[in-house]
Amino acid sequence: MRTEKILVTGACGQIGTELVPALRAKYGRENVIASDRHLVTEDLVREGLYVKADVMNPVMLERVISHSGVTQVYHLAAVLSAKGESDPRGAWDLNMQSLLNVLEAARKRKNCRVFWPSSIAVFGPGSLPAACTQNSQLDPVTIYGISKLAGELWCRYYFENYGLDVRSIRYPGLISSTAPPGGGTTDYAVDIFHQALKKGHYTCFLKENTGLPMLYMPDAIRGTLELMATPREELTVRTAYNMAGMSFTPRELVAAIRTHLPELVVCYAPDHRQKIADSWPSSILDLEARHDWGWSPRYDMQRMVADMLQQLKEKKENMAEA
Ligand code: AKB
Repeated sequence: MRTEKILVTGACGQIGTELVPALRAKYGRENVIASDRHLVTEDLVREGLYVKADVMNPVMLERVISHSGVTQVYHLAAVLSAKGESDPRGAWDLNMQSLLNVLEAARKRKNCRVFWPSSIAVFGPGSLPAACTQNSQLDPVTIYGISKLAGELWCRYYFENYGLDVRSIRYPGLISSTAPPGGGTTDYAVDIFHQALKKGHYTCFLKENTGLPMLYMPDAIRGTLELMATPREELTVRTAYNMAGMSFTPRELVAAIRTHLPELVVCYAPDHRQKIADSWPSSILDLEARHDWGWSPRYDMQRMVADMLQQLKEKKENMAEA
């Protein structure tokens, strides 16, 4: 069995903050290089290799990949849906160019496997109203969704034309107790926990009946590692797999949190993100992921809520003791 050498781009972001420790636990600290264009968070430096690198610089990227003998790249750097709408050209340039740089560097390296996250944002008004399947119409209306759809097709192109083993998942909204989200439409489902514990009230930027697919980060990380460990010939989807966890509305989430924090007060002030949420499906179906690589979520909404509150309370207590 070959020793894997792994590069994670966008390592300081929401997924990277949890994926890097999971990869280090699985493959060894000396075999996982975290990288980001930002100054690093201390944990990423203290706990392993870190390279400050900009994925928009193809020369630098190729150098890191070839000098370190990288065999797997997790390319996570991206601008999310709501932030992307404030600068569509900038979001398109970053999301597309960085992916093309990674695909090209991995193609040249040979035998290098790539993971790249897609999103439920590839769906749109034409895909609705039913729960979206793997093959529902793709009809994104945000620049983020458009870049994810184009990215999925680029991934399949590199697989079919160059044999590059690129794998991808259409993540739902990700809920994490470790990292704050940045610039997404599903961010309310994370913010609400922090505000509930800190202030006891929350103003939600989506309407109370807006249903969206969501996934708890421990499930997302486990599923991603499982997909990447699946033998190549067992995968039938070379764009990106639907991956479902749970689906809920803000009202349902509030009710679940109130079973632990009955005093929580929530009001609703929908903003520009409502339009984006309205264009996305309220749930997705993931038969292909379940069939091809045995995907199955472990967290439903109730379990996720209980775990989130416990994790955040523990963090608060540890900080108070430090
Ligand atoms: C966002 O809200 O932009 C992301 C996503 C669903 O891809 N969380």
